[in-house]
Amino acid sequence: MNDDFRITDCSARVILDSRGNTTVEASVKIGNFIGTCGAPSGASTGATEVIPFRNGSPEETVENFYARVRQRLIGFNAFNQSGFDDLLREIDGSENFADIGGNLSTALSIACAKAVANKLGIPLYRYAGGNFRAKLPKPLGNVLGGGKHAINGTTIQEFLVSNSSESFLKAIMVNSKIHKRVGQLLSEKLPGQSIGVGDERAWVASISDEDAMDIMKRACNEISSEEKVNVVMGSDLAASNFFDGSSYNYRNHKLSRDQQIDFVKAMVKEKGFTIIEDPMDEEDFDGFSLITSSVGSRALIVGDDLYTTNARRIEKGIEMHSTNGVLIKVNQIGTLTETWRAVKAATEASMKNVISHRSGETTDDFIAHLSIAFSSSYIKTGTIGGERLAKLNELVRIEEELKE
Ligand code: 2PG
Ligand code: MG
Repeated sequence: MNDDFRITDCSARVILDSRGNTTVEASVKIGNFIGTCGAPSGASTGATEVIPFRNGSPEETVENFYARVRQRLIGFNAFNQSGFDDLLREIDGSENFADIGGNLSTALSIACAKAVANKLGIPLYRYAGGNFRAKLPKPLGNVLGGGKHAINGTTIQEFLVSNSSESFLKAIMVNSKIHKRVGQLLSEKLPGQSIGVGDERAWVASISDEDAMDIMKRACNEISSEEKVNVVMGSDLAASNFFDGSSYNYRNHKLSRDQQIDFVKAMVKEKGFTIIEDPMDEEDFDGFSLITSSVGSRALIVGDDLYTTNARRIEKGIEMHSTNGVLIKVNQIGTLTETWRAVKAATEASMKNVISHRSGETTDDFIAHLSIAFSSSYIKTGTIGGERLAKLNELVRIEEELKE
């Protein structure tokens, strides 16, 4: 078996992401079978994420791959995914992939799994899933926002929607209808003004967070009754981005820590949001706990920058009852194995996981497959745009395949 899965070659290159920035793609070959993966990039990154590129440069990352990494991988048994990922850590030698680049390690790690799946003749979701229980996630789509993903939008980074339609296809259609409706409501509110979109194709307009919530509510109610499906609203506040160490700075006002906690509780209790991501600064495990203990029975409180897909940080969150949900992004931690460990730690503590895209995406669809492998409750992406639909449409195909 081992000989059959020996890596015969691997390569890396610079490609463009959806923002037009450079990122890294890698390929792993096992004889005639190949796996390729393009790594995405974040804009509102967590402070404890791995370093994406060597010295901040995708070009230098690729040069270094050919100088120092490639030869060490050739000959390795690709079927040993955790061994492969350990080897990436060993070659890197730092704590945070600063040397070889976390986006290179991510691309290599996923490319390795894809090459093995190809050789086995099975889809990635089945190979990465192991103990396989096929369950489709619900699409969680970004429809309106700002933060670091746009200029002059809302302070809150993302207003999200999901719904419980009978099929994944119907669910993404409903999300995109809500996106359209939100666009119409914005132009009614701001006549004569053009409305833009952010990095993830969520609408961007010069409005307050409160107005954004009202528009969300209206659009969701309308499409929910039109389509006869239950629609839920979510939000990624990405609160670290507007916390200055003492207050949370919104467009026109500031909130103290206590006021921020009350504001978030009111988003759940009064505004009806049932999925809340990163409501507090990324080091405030305790602030998260206060929110979860108060509204966690009716809302999914999700840690993204709080955990950065790091099993150790998730364990701290479990101990402190900080959240009941975790966001999962492979390139926050840098390998498939460590991502899997993060999911395992969360799942064992009955935390739900939400697999997520990054704001700067490639057309790679690996998160669609991992959402099945990890039994994710949601897959967070945009609602439209080629690089977002690459994931969503792949899940439409998987849904069809699972029915057969
Ligand atoms: C987030 C992500 C994706 P970024 O904060 O959840 O929406 O943003 O990729 O910029 O970190
Ligand atoms: Mg986030």
